[in-house]
Amino acid sequence: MAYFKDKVVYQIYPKSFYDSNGDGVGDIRGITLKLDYLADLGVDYLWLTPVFPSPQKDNGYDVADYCAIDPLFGRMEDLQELIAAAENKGIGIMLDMVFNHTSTEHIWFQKALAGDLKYQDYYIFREGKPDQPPTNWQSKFGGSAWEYEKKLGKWYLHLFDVTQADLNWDNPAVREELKKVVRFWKQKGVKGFRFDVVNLISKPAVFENDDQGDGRRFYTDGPNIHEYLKELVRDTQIEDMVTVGEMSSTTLDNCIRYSDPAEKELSMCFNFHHLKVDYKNGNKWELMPADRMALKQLFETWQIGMQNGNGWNALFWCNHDQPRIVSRLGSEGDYHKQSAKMLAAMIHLLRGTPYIYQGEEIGMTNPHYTDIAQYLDVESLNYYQILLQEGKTAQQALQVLAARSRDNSRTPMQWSAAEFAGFSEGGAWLSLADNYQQINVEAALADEDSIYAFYRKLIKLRKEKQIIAEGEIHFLEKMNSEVFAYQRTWGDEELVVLNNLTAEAITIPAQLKWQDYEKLLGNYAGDWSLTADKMMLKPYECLVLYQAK
Ligand code: TEU
Repeated sequence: MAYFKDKVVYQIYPKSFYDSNGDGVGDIRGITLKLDYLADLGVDYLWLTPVFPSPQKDNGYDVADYCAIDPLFGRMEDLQELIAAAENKGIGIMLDMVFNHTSTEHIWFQKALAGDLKYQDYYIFREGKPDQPPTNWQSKFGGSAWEYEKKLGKWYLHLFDVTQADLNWDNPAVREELKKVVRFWKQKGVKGFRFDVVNLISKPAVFENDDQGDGRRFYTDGPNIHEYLKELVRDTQIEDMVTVGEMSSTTLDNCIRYSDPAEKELSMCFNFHHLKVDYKNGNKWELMPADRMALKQLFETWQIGMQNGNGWNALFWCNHDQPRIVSRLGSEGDYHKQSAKMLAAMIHLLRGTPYIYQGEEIGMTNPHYTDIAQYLDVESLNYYQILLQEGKTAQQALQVLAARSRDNSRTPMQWSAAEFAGFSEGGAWLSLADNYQQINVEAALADEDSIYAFYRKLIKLRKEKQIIAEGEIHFLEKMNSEVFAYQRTWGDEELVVLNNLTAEAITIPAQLKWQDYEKLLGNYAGDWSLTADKMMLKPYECLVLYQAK
């Protein structure tokens, strides 16, 4: 079995995890101080979002130096100490490689701006007139994807913020520079890598207007992407490390190729289709209730497709770009605990490697901000203005941000009910969620029925029952939008996973043989029963049954 199949990755947003020096910003030493907590949870890898020198316009995804540590987060010695201390606890550190673009403050871009043609070819510059961008492509953060540099009489491409200039991967010198970066961190003892929007790095030979959309169809899963990934992995010899690609707007066929071991590209990949089922008209900034049937069908398509294609999914609900899942698909009220546990079980027992985003394991919710001044995320601030320009009132625009802003997941980790939630002694760079006195690690550790305790059991189960990592998957109740049910089979073992996706009690068909199965896990006390060939699931109930013949 590929060694990462029974592993669990914990994603840390260092800026909001734990502040060891009281400056209101989380840091690397803060992570080291919390290693016992993470080891007790049982995770195997820690993925750190970028801690490299950055102007922080996109919270570190605007990298100004790939091989150093931003003083905001500490020193290189602190990272070395974390890598060693984590290794002593059997935990590997994964770093985030932002290779689609650099900050415009990176020395390479500064040299390009100064007229150095060698470095201009590190990026995507095009000659042009100041009022005619090369294409009508749009940035994912709003506005044109092109910026005009008057001094040069040229435009440069930025698929994200204007301060994030896209690199030219067709230039072999760029590919060699980035291989050096991977080798540098591998030599430091890093055990894996997450590659940021890596499926956007290969641009088309000819840039043309997109009369159907924002241009993404031309550069997503681009013409040389598989060749470039194979070359990067081969020339840095990281095929035996844990590598995960963030694949923006990707396809199943490409993700099979990205993660099939025979292709020697990556270990696994993230896709985001399941996190767009509440996007009205496919637009993140238009709200609608989640389409549960679409959610089920997407999970089934990707699970069965990757199983048949020998690909491997990274399984996740939350990350630093997504709202908190318990606020989005679960309940913040009466069924907060049950729904958080159900959502966890729903994905942790699928085929793939699960990722837990900091705070998810204690049921952290969106922060319920009420004032635009509380928001700091560049994407959210851009779209707040766009929503106002589209005619929304400030109140309506704030309502959209409260549901969709990336700041929802970036609020300081809630360690205790103390001031600043025990995240810091000195303050917090981003406003805390309003419920940290109720939802925090201290309270969770004191409650044997906590969401945290449930995540620990899920992780422990993954290690004990190889069927979870290896078993085939078959979906049940496919046409019933209220329940997400599947079976895992492996040799003479069978696992049945039943999840009530709703806040109401439901009755579903049951297989009589299940009454002899062992209840491995559930989010309600007491036993379960089936009457004839039916069974009842309580609101947000999850039930995990097991049988070894
Ligand atoms: O995210 C890329 C990405 O797909 C999301 O940012 C998404 O496009 C955006 O939220 C619009 O819905 C990666 C990082 O995870 C993100 O934090 C960075 O801002 C982005 O790339 C640029 O590096």
